[in-house]
Amino acid sequence: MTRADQDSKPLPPGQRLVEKWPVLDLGDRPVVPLQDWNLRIDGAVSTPIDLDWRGFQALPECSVTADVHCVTSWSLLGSVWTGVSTATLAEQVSPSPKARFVLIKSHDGYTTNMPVERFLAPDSLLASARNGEAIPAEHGGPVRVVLPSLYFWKSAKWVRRLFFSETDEPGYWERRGYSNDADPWKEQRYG
Ligand SMILES: Nc1nc2c(c(=O)[nH]1)N[C@H]1C(S)=C(S)[C@@H](COP(=O)(O)O)O[C@H]1N2
Ligand SMILES: [Mo]
Repeated sequence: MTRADQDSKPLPPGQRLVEKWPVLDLGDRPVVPLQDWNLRIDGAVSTPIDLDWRGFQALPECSVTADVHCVTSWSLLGSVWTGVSTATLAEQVSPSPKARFVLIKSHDGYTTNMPVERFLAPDSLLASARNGEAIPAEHGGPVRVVLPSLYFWKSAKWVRRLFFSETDEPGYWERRGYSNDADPWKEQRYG
């Protein structure tokens, strides 16, 4: 995306552009070798699964051009994210109609939560690459969640488990005062 394109694009309220992608997390940056990589998808689903790297790679690939909006006010525009859509992943397990929320768990102990509809938004994916390059370890590689319709704290790095649930359970930042809803266009930052 050119600078001119970025400047003419409307940003959510209170956001400013960054050129370089900042690194933000709790500080513990797990290194997950591909041979150990595993994703558990379970909870209120018909067929829980464990995917290894080969199984993940075998799923249909998707690419999405999407922006990042961090609650600390930086926005990164126009990245091309490649990976497996959340819809494709959900198809593998057939969530129960009673499953209304998704709780995401990561290797560093981080957790975050959202309604199933938000998790399954058409631009949502588990990404293994950005702009054609593997997601670096400090940004949550080999695989991180990317949910462009929500503030970036909902996009868990180093994802290890997707848990479909009948009940909502606040995640790490949601328990510490961040908004449960997190829509940047409605400026749902805190509370
Ligand atoms: N596993 C994990 N995921 C996480 C976090 C974290 O601490 N651990 N921090 C969140 C927050 S607050 C932000 S702003 C983004 C930052 O992602 P980045 O470091 O790739 O920019 O990751 C989100 N996902
Ligand atoms: Mo954040």
